[in-house]
Amino acid sequence: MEKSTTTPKGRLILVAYRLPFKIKKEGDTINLFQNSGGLVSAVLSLAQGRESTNIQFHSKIQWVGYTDNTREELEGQELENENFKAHPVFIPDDLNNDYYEGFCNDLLWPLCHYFPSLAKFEDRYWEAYKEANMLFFEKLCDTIQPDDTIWIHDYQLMLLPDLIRQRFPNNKIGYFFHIPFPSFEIFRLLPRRWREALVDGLLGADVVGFHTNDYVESFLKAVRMILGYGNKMHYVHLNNRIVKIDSFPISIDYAKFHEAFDDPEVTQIRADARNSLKEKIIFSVDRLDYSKGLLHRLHGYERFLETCPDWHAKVSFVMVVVPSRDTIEQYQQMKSEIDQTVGRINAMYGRIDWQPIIYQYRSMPFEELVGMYTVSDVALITPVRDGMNLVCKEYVASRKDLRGVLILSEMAGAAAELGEACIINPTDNLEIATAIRNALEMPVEEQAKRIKAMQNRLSAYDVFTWTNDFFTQMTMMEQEQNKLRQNFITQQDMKEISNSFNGASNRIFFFDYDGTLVSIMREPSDAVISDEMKELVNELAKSNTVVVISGRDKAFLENVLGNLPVHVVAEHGALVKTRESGQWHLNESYEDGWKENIRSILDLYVQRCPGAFVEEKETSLAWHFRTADDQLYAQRRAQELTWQLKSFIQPEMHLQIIEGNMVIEVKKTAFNKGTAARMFLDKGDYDFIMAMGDDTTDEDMFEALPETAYTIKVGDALSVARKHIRNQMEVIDLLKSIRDGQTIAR
Ligand code: GDG
Repeated sequence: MEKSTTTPKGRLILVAYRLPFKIKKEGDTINLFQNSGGLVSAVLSLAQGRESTNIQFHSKIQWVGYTDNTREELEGQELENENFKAHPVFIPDDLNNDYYEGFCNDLLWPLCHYFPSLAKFEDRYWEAYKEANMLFFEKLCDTIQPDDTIWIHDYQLMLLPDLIRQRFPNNKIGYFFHIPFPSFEIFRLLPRRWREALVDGLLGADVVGFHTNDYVESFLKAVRMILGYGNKMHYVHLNNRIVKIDSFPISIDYAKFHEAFDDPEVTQIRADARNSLKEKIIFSVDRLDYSKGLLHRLHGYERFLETCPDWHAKVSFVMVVVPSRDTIEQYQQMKSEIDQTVGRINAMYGRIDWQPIIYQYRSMPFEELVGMYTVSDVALITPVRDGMNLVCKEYVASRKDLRGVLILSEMAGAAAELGEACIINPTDNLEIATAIRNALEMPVEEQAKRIKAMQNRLSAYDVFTWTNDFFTQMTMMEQEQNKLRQNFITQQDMKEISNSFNGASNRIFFFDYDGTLVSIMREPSDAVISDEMKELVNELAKSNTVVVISGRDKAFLENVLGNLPVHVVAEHGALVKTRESGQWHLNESYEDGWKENIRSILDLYVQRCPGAFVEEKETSLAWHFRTADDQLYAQRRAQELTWQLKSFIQPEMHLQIIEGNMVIEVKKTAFNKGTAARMFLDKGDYDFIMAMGDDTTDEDMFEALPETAYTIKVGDALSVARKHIRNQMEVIDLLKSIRDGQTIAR
């Protein structure tokens, strides 16, 4: 079947800490040495139109990243090869030390990998992080064009999405986080202003991706606890945009590793290793890092040697550690501990003809890596925390012979996908020892069955599918954002409203109070209508019918609306004061005597939820949790309360439960904002009807009005209203333009 490919209009700008190639200057010539890392291949697929990619950018990929070359060295040089055009970011060494070595690797890295005791909280690190993110931003300002898509990578650039969003509101922005996002209890160790800025920074993107659902959940909790935004099915609704938070488990170039099995050089390395090592080979390779569980691995292997003497001199453990960050003291210390442990184990168990651990501190060329993957009977991968871990995926992919056993830590993101591996806890050295023994003794049929199952999964979701998946989400988000934009009032809508208003002779307006005439306040009593808004309502009310319909009690409304010439409805329609009478009337269907029992349930939930309180109105009872200390906890209590009320309230009680904005209210069923609005409509022959509100209780009002009414929801929450405006501030603009008979320029 023909593959349908989408070609975005603009270019792809990738932003990562490092450029995709090393730049070497010899004389006047610049040589570029392209990396072969996962991200580089993933992105290349978007430029080269791979099989599993249905999104293809036609121009070269623009890559913004740091280089350690000097500005002078690169002055006037074309930094591009056939795939990438580089836009180098120059960061002075001092700044880079505090930014990259400091904030990134001495704070964010240990925190996200659950090593809070290694985290260094230095103000100067934070200042450097902001400054360096700004340098990336400045480079982007020179690079971004209107239709470009920007894809930002990793924890070094968390502030960047929002910086870009502010300046380029219409560009598509994606962000991917490559390491674990920690639980909120760990993340909250960051000073408040830092964590706010980091989470806010990420929400500038349209799509924020993580490796696993656990990281997604942790991030969503951080968003809720730090910025107060909830989410619906992983969509975070901001004032005027939505952000999708989702998991995209990164993968590898499966075919590259699978096909390398037959490469002549790989075959030779495999044969050499087979000849020079013992009959069974265990292999591991990782960067030098405390998150990789190198010492745990050694202790597990030691326990294996201790408990399985029958395996002595029959197994070689080849442990390759790739140099990384070894200028940092913690890493040097860890390295010397590894050196000592290896020495101790080899001295204790080694023989003239057998070295239990062959330990190397170096990196290896690709062919040697795959040679070792494909000769090893066991891959021993034991991180204590790892965002994903690609080594284990590469090991599985390269086993074209369907041999080998993967022992994998449950702390690696990859464990969620590779259930057929022998899953271990790296802190339990007995479990590692047992897993090694079982792996060495596993029948080949069982090995093949497990490897095959994992290969099927990895080949179906390789790194190109991963990229494709991410970009498909970005495209879908663009449609969602557009849909959202369509619902907002446009200039055209405003023209129509103005015309209709001017052509009408009998007009009526229904306004909700909180969130519509005033913005939502943390303390409900602080929500006092501004003089400007009061004046606007006053002017409108001079020649039109204006009804303010609120859930508030009559005393409050009397106080804030004073002698405005409007009709006022309190307590969701239970109490009405018409403009003519100036007197409050209780809705005739109201009966009392139901409050006592409900009150005792609500009081119980005040005790169970610190900061919540009960408001007793004339015709209803409301349980508010806006002021609760822990909003997440309060929301859970609110759900519980609703559930308990639902089971308590019987049909003959004629009571209803209203779930409002951070409030749960109980009142008689006979009236709501809809019945109140209808009551006014029935009294006049109106040819222009407009209603505005932000709360769920306003939906009754929107529903009760005829289709010709202009129903307007404040905010972007789902609504039956015909149109939305973004926030309460825009209510003023809208009313002014109706008053002035002019349109709002947008
Ligand atoms: C971060 C996250 C997440 C290693 N040594 C050699 C070599 N490698 C290659 C491997 C593999 C890659 O480096 C290592 O990837 P990992 O995923 O294992 O680990 P990190 O570097 O910590 O990466 C991690 C990843 O980002 C992607 O999102 O999975 O959790 O920490 O591809 O093959 N390659 C060669 N010689 C070596 O000596 N040729």
